[in-house]
This record gives sequence, structure tokens and C-alpha cells, in this order.
Amino acid sequence: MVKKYLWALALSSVVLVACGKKEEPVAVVAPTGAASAPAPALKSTEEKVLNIYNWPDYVPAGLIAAFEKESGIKVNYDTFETNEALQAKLVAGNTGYDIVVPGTVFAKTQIEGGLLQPLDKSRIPNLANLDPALMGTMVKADPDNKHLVPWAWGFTTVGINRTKVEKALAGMPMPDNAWDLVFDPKYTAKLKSCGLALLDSPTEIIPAALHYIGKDAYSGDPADYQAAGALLAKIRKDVRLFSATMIDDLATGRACVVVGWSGDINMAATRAKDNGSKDVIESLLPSTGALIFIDAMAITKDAKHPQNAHAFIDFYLRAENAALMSNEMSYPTGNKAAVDKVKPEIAGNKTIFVESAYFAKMVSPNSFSNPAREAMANAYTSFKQGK
Ligand code: SPD
Repeated sequence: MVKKYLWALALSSVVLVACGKKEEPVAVVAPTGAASAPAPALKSTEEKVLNIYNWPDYVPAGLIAAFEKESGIKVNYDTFETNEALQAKLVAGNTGYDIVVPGTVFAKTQIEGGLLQPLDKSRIPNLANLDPALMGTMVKADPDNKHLVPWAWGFTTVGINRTKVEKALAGMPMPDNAWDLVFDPKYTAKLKSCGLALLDSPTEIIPAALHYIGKDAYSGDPADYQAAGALLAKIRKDVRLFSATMIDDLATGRACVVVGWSGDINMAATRAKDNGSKDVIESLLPSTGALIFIDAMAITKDAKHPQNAHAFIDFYLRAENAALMSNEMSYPTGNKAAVDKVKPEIAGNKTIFVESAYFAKMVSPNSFSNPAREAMANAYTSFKQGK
């Protein structure tokens, strides 16, 4: 039990140290017994509809139906594949969505731009279930925890089909640093035969490349983005896929090595087994650290059903529902009350709930300045176009 909480505490201290100043975690402190009975939420007086926009493969089977049954609220659930896609929708306005789930890396500017509304915490008693350490890290994006409620967190890393990768490397030893597999042409030249896939998003790939060359993954210096672009140019010819379907790409063998998200890579491993494959698919822990992300629920500024949105957020924050997310989607929950309900094989998987020693090496989420975003978009476009 102590061990399971260590990761959250480690996350908190890593981020606060990285900020260069000591901040007290804000937020919600779980009162004794907060985990047990679902707290009563205020009744909604709105039409019984709720529109949610979330990442694919992120919601446990049956969770939406259970909410609909209990609340009588009909949920329309759509998905987006990148933070950029969600950002574009929010900026265009009139999304029609009540709840969206941005990464905190994007949420900071969305909050500053007035695209998300403050929560009415009196409607979310189960906020008390959240891990204060995690909430403390989120104040960088959302001062005073006014707008964001964690859905899950995880990390961007290297995933492999070990069976295929070892075959393609043909006796060449695996590198100490797993990032070499995707950023060092010595490896990519061999792995292109079984398929190198990258997430199709500048803000996923460029920070990882920056980290690999020893720069700040959230650098504000445009010259760093040129350096990342120069690195990426060297592996461009070896990239098979810019992927929006990473779980299937890995599970079905379209790719043998990927830059992807920890939980999705673990889901690919399960899917491959379920499909009868004997190949070993693994989420790796690069020696220089992987890149942490936190995805958070927020209510759009022009939400038509804010009360229903609060009711859903409160429902999701029940310990048993948050635990279902970890158990089925292989991402750690930010819900402290849920930790004891996570299955031992998930809680004990060190590529889901990483150990504190590895935690200390990971890159904490931050946000990008506007010049950085522009430099990143340019570097990524040139990379993709092979220019
Ligand atoms: N299948 C769910 C994937 C969620 C990924 N969110 C990642 C954001 C990383 N910046």
C-alpha cells in the first residue's frame, strides 16, 4: 500500500522541484472514509443530455451506460485523437460539447483564454477522493484547481513488439536508452523493416525529440526546435506511419516500434494476446526518462448542460469508477480512494504505476509559449513532409 502511494508523492515532489520553488499542494484533502459511499450530488434541472469529447480508448466499457441508467441523462460521446484537434475545436467555439478532456499542457492556455469555465465544487463532492499530490502538480496549469479534474495520467514513451524488434535487429543488442530505438538512425535503419510508428502530433513527438537531445522538452527557444527538427530529419526515411491508431498498429503488427502512450501500449499488448498472437509487446521505460502527461476533464465555457457535466464528473470520481478506468485502460488514476480497488496485476505493472525511483527521472508536464508552438509546428511539418 505504501508503495502504491509513493508514485503520487514522487510525482508531486518532482514537479515542484522542477518549478524551482516550493508550493503547497492546493486542493482537496480526502477526509477519512471518503472512499466508501458515493456522496450525494445535487440534482440537475437541465434537459437530460450531456455531450462529452474525450480521447479514444479511454472510457471503461459500460461506464457511460451506467451513468445514463442511474441519472436518466443521455450521453453523446465523441472522441478526438490529438490535443491539437481539441484545441482547434475549442478555439473555433460552439463546440456543442459540455465536457472536454485536454492534456494539462494545453489546458493552461485554454483556461487563460476563457475557453473553460470554473467548476462549481459544491456539485462535485467526490473531489475529496482525488490525490492531493496530483492536484498539487496541476496548479501549474490551473491555479487553485478551479477548472480541471484529472481523468488519468500516463507517459509518452517507446513501445515495442519485442519479438519483431529482436528479429529486425538481427543480433544487435538493445540500447540502454530505449529512445535510441526511435531517434538513432543506427537502430531506425534496421527497424524500418518491421515498422516505426510515431504519434501524429507535433506536441507529442517534438518534446520527446528535444528531451532526447538533452534540451528542455518544453523549451521556449526556437533554436532548440530547429535542433529537434535536424534530429528528426535523419530518421524520416525510416518512419512507416504517423499514427492515430497506435493500439491496433502495434497489436496487429503494422508497427514493431512506436512513440506512443504508456496505457495504449499496454492495451496493445492485451489486444495482441486476445487476438491469439504470441508476440511480446512492451511499454519501455527509457533510461533518461519518459514524458508524463495528465489529461483532465473540464467544462467548456458555453456548455449547454453544465449541471449534467458536474453530475458526470462526480460520478466518474467515485472510487469504483476511477478504478475501472485503471483496470480496463491501463492508465494510473489520480483518484486516491480508487487505489485499493485497482487489480493487483495492474497495480503491480511497473509500466503503469511506475516506481518512485523511475518517477524521479521522468519529465513533468509544462506548457508551451506561443513562439514555441509556432517553432514546433514548423519543425514538425518539415519533418513530416521530409523537407
Ligand atoms: N487512449 C487514451 C490516450 C490518451 C492520451 N492522452 C495523451 C496526451 C498526451 N499529451
